[in-house]
Amino acid sequence: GDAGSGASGGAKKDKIVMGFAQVGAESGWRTANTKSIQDAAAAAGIELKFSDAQQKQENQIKAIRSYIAQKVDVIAFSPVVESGWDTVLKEAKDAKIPVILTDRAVDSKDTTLYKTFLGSDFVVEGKKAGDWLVKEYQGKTDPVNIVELQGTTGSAPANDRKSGFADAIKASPNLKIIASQTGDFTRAKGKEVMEAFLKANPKIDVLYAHNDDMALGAIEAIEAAGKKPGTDIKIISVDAVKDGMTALAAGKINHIVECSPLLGPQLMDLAKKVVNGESVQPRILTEETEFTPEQAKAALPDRKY
Ligand code: GYE
Repeated sequence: GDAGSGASGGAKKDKIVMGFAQVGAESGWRTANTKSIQDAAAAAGIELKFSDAQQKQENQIKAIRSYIAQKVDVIAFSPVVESGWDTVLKEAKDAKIPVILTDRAVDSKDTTLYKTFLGSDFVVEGKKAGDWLVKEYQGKTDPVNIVELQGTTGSAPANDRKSGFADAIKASPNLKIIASQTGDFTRAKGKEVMEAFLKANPKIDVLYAHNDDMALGAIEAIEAAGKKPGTDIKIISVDAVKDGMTALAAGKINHIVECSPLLGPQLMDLAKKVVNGESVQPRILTEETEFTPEQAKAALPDRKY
């Protein structure tokens, strides 16, 4: 990636090389995110080096180090967990390779280690999920037993969707989280953990899943236990991928908070700017909404992912 003289020389690069360290392929969201990044890179004429870390931080660190060794022009990545990035980010900084965080945040105190963070506000997403539940049970005082399927332990979306939700329901003492465990954002784990929840808890009223895929796995477990998802157990999830929206339209999920995976075009714009030494906003938020079953039916025909 040495076609131009880059940021330091002030001239524009004619071919930018980006190294992208993806989390994995754990969910429908992730698949759509990967496609968005690959399509947007091609459209922007950016050469993309892409790696899949299979949800392991050590693999992402290795990928980032190899991008540094290859002297790419810009590194972008979606950090699987929040902590433990300072060393490798410092290595990129020392090599003068700008880093863009996409989708997930890091908890590094030193914010000069990356140029910007593009992605959703996961606390707000969790809060939207909790607010919906509070409204759903408004005026009722009977105990409501909630089980929670958390995303990948230590990841920003799991941490934030948990805290945002807890915050939203805390003023309603009858809304109680009786069990909370990670399902690693996958269908298989969502199903497995929901099976265990159902065995251990005779009365479950609500499932809050940190993503659609875990909710979809849980639906299988609920049906296998002879219960009706969406009716016997109300389900709220996050993402709004096609399969989730289809379950919502069918009444098996009751509410979905949207999280957009289509970050590719914005990421490529940012990459061009940081490579050319232009300044960018340190935090760029994705725009999102929420869906009821009726809205899911209306949105499905045009849904891209
Ligand atoms: O919600 C989940 C995926 O980081 C926002 O990761 C992303 C999350 C998304 O596995 O489905």
